[in-house]
Order: sequence, then structure tokens, then C-alpha cells
Amino acid sequence: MPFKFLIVPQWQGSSSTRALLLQDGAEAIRRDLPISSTQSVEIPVGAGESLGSGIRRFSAIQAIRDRTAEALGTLDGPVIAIGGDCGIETAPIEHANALSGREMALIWFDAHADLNSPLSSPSGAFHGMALRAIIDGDFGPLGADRPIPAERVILAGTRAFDQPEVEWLEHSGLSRLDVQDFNAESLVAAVRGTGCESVYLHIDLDVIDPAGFASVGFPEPFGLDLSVLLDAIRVLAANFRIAGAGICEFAPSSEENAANDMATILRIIAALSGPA
Ligand SMILES: [Mn+2]
Repeated sequence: MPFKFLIVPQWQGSSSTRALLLQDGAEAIRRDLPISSTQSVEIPVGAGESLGSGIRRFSAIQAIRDRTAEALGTLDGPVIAIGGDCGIETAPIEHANALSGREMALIWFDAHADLNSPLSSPSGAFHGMALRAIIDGDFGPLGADRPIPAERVILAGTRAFDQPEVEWLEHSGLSRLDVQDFNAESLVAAVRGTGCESVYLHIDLDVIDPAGFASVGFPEPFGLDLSVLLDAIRVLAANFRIAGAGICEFAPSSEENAANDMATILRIIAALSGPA
């Protein structure tokens, strides 16, 4: 099924000193997508205030979330949300989950677990809390109205955890597919284990090994080979319904880096569309 694209150039959820590069990344992707199936969410110019939430730039992130939800309401069919930082994913995942009824699994491809809460986060950056906000019913104002149960969430290729995330994970019911255990077959088995027929794929580009993808704010060594990731996405698309996807954290530091890494992003989008 053809996807619609929603560009959300949010940088306010990132703690990187180069967070504004996320806007350049979103714009570079937008230029390569078909105009007729692409919409953009307008981002507040200012950084925003935490307003006592424990989340840096909370007011801006909340405004962007509301605008994203509004834009999603005007789109038919599955949507690929384009970041921006990982904090853009709350509304698109909620939207896909609502359309899928009760049977949607969530695969979180990310070097980082994004499972902090406002209390545990070392930085206050919302992109490090995004998955927790989607799962944890007690998260607070940016939490999901209809949380995704942890039993339907698979953490894939994750290799950098904060200590509070490790402690939370132990009691969570989330499944994990680490880099050394990861391949298309193990991923399909993990999704089958949830009993779900449709999946949402969150893809933080830092899940890819830095040797294969340079343009991210928080690179972590020993990531997934690009070919392994692409193969897994194609096999998923052949076996399950793709309820939606998000591609996040593209932060090219130069036009040259943007051009090099754009080819990879377009291959990911092509893989989401299933076998040719
Ligand atoms: Mn992330």
C-alpha cells in the first residue's frame, strides 16, 4: 500500500548541541519525497519551556504533538512520519494503533532505549523518553492516551542504556533483540510472539552501525549492518501489515553528508513498501 509522508522537523526533544541539524535533515528528506503524498508540520520557532514537567522544552513539544495529531487526522492509510528527533513518534504511533484496533506490535529500532521518565532522565530531553511515554500509562502530560502494552513492544538493535532504563526494563515485559541475535527470522519470530498482525516500525537511524550511517547526533558503535536492517524490513513487510513507520534523528553536518546518507534513507523507505 502506498504511504503518505508527514514531515515533523522537531529538534526540541534532542539534547544534542547540534539539535538544529535535525531541521536540515528533515528538509533534505522532504525534498526527495513526492510532493503529492507529503505534508509538513510547522514547528514553533522558539525552544519552549519545561513548565515544571521535568521535560526540557515541553511546551514546544506538546504544541508539535497536537499539530502532528491534527495533520494525521487528515491523512488516509498508513503514514511514514519523518523526524526530527524520536520525540515526534507519540502521535503517529497512537494514530496507527487506533487504526489497527488491538493487534498492533511496535518495533523500536534504536541504539538507545528511549525509556527514561522525567524523573530518571539525565538530560531532560524528551527523545530519550519517547518509548516510555508510549508504553507507560502513568507517564504524564506527553503520555499516550491509549498506551501500547509492553508485551507488544520489541526493542531492536539497542546497545546503549542508562541505569534507570535497565532497572525499568527488568520488570517491563518488553522483548529485546540485541545486535548479535538480530536477523530477519528472529525478528519475524518476535513479532509472531506478540500475536499481532500489523506492526509499526520506529527507525532511529542510529540503530545502523556508524560505519554505514554517519549523520546522527548520538552515534553508538557495534550497530546493525545496513543490509541486515533492510533485509529485516523487507521480510517484515512481506509477512505483516505495516501500520506505519517513523524515520528519526537524521542530522547531517554538511550537504555532502546529507547527500551520502540520503541514499540509505530512500532504501529504507523502499524496503518498507515490501518486496518489489
Ligand atoms: Mn532514539
